[in-house]
Amino acid sequence: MRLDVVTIFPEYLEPLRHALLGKAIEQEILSVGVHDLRGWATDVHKSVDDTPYGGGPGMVMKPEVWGPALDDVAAGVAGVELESSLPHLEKPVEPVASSYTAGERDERPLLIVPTPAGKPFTQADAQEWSHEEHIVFACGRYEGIDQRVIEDAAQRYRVREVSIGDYVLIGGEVAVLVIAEAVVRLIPGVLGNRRSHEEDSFSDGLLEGPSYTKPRTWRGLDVPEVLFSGNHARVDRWRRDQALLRTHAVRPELLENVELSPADRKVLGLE
Ligand code: JE8
Repeated sequence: MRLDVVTIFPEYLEPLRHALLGKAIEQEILSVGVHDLRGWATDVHKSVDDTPYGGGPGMVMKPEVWGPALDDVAAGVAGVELESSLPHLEKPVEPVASSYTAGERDERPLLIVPTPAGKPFTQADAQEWSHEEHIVFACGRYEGIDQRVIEDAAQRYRVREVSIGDYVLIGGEVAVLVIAEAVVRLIPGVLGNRRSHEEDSFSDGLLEGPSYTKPRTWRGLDVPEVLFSGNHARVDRWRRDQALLRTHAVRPELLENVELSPADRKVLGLE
């Protein structure tokens, strides 16, 4: 998978090369390009923003800067400012995409635009996007990006405007880190010794229950007895019960989309 990020704060994306994503890059499963939007600014001051039409506070990011930036990154002609991708893995420069014909597989890269006004980003999105060949992230700042940029980008990209949650950030960079981590960990081969992602929170629709390790007693607190029973069925049932009870307490609305067995219903007191 190839990830490209366009931002006015390339250093903010430094964590992409660390930990999980760094491992994926070393394993040559992933290559990452981070691009400074100011590289496409044309005036001496390298301006990327201007006052909003219609008035109001703040500044809006300029279409004449974002347009060429997204054109170049889609075509793979943009230089890589962060040395985070391996040179031999760089996609060869392709001719500018011709128009998409129905019936063929859509080869346009995915353009993810984080915005508080976007559709909520979910685990289902992460799962789908983990099969993409090329994902480009556009990081807004200030009051966001001129909407015509998103409209126009649809000619070269499959565009998704998404939000990572109902709170207000100052720009899209942190959202990109969140989305990239959620997506990359699902690429086959990235997770070391994990059997599958089937036990993840959300994959069965429930929150995860508690985990314990040694020592058996710590500060007077005991690990639940059942975990030493050696009875796998009993342990699995107990873990399911813990997940059900926690979900009921913290996120009861999630239970609406979970199929409950008679044993599940009993532990929740619904019998
Ligand atoms: C952003 C963001 C996500 C989330 C994402 C991108 C670009 C119009 N508003 C812009 C006004 C207040 C400040 C905002 C700053 N901003 C925020 C997010 C996001 N994904 N879940 N919360 N915030 C931008 C500019």
